[in-house]
Amino acid sequence: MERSFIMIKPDGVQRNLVGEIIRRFETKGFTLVGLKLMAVPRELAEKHYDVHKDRPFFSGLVEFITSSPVIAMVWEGEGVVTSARKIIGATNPLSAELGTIRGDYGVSVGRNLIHGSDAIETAQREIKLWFSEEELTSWEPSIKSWLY
Ligand code: 3AN
Repeated sequence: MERSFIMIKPDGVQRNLVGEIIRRFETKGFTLVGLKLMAVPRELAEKHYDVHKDRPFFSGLVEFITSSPVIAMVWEGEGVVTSARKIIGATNPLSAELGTIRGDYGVSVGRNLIHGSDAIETAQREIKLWFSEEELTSWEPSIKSWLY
């Protein structure tokens, strides 16, 4: 089953958007298979944003991601990588459509609240980087027995 790595960045956590962001993925129908609140070691931040290492915003980005805790998550479901990008919205929140997370809550490209893997291969790399196998649990709903 397809999986995506989703991270609520320090600004999303500090603005109390954790519940709202998780709600959007839950109500879309995806399954949460891993979640942790964590302080991000510098080395991990640098590895995660390795593709941007020559960009002018790289050091500021690493500084920001390591500045206070993030929520690291893995979501599972059909087409989750592409769908998550739609739920999240464009990189620059001012260009992001209303109805997306960044469009509804963001203003600045350097504080765009959330990260989502941009392709299936990237997701696999990022999930390996952020989670151990034991931290991820695939599960099936037993809804029938819990509906009254
Ligand atoms: P996305 O997160 O939408 O995939 P990327 O991969 O182009 O966007 O950029 C990764 C992260 O780098 C963004 N989420 C944003 O935090 C930061 N970033 C991108 N462009 C800029 C910029 N021009 N100035 C500051 N930060 C940026």
